[in-house]
Amino acid sequence: MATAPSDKSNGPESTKDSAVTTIPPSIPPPRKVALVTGITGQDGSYLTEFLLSKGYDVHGLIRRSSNFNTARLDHLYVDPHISSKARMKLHYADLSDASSLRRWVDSILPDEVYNLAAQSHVAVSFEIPDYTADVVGTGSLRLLEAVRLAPKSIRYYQAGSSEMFGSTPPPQSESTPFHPRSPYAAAKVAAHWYTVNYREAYDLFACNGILFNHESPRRGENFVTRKITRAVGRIKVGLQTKLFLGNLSAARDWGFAGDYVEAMWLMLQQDKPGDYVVATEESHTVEEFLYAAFGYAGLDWKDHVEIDKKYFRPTEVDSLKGDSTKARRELKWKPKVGFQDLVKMMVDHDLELAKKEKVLVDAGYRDSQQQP
Ligand code: NDP
Ligand code: GDR
Repeated sequence: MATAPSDKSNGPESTKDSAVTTIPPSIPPPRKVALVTGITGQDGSYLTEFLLSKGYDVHGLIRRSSNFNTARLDHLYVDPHISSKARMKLHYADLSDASSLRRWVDSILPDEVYNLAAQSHVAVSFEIPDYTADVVGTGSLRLLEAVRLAPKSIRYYQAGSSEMFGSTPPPQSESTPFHPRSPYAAAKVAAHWYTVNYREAYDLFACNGILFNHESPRRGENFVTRKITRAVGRIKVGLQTKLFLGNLSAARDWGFAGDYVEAMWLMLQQDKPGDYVVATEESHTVEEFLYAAFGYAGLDWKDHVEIDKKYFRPTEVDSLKGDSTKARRELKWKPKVGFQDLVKMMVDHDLELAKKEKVLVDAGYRDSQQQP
């Protein structure tokens, strides 16, 4: 909840006799409060873990879905009916609904807002461009407006993306021109400039994190890295034989999501707001990821991968490699997990998952074709 203003009448200043030294009561400082959109996503779950470990109270905005969508947060959830110590609270809202954003910003009055919500799949954004523009672009504007109008100064983080660089060749830094190649990327460029504009026009402490691809065992299963590591696990235990993919020559700068959420937080702890590229500065093709993931499991990817044209995009981003000099210098941030360790972490996780799936299939509880 909102941090209480400090009550000076209880502090040392109110001591009538200045010669009398009093030991101030040990009142713990009020906990910082964060509001996170997209809390149910990959980054939302890692950021929430990180903020809770820093002593924050975390409020998350979740959208209504026909099934529970909080699986990535279940290990953090404490039922407020059972314990008054619940420090993560979830509320219904939607980036397409300005009134819900305004209501929660006004009632929670957080110290920091992290805007992670998005229709974040690049290929899907070609299928639902209008919706993507609304949630990713205009949704960010709605949230900025709610933050601007709140009766408290709130620090704002915008989840920007290396996709904004699009066809501009690497290495890409904060000064590299944007050339978006999808409705998703164009909407992220809009959100980027809304954030810059609110900083300049209203003196808002608003930061753009321009994050390059970051992955984890919690990555959505239709992004290429997780699609590959899920397939590796299932092929290894005999649940599938083939993996259908699109363009294998695209190159990405892949890091670990757990490392990247720390950079988001660091941006909001600086004296001045700014925009930062966050990247490993190492780039690999999809084919190299395949080689590493299948190879680690003792498999040859060429025996299993087939190309399906439907996974090609109308316009592709060929090559991304970040230059994160500014973040390393000013935020003192650097990634802890490298490419090979990331691949191993994801394959190890998905091998264990596939083994559990196999038990269910063998017991007749699940069809082997059925992806969970
Ligand atoms: P995910 O796709 O895993 O999570 C997206 C989150 O946004 C989910 O919580 C989703 O809810 C929520 N969401 C989607 N639509 C709406 C809506 N209309 N209203 C409210 N919430 C909504 O993404 P990541 O965690 O990977 O990424 C986090 C942010 O960072 C995104 O903005 C993404 O575009 C950006 N980004 C990600 C990078 C990456 O490599 N992961 C790199 C650069 C930027 P639900 O769970 O219900 O679907
Ligand atoms: P990206 O991630 O588009 O970079 O966006 P994704 O994993 O979807 O694609 C990476 C590259 O792999 C190629 N590819 C395939 N991609 C998918 N999803 N499925 C396939 O079968 C497949 N075959 C080949 C793609 O063409 C592409 O070149 C991610 C998202 O998290 C964004 O939200 C984020 O902004 C950017 O990273 C940085």
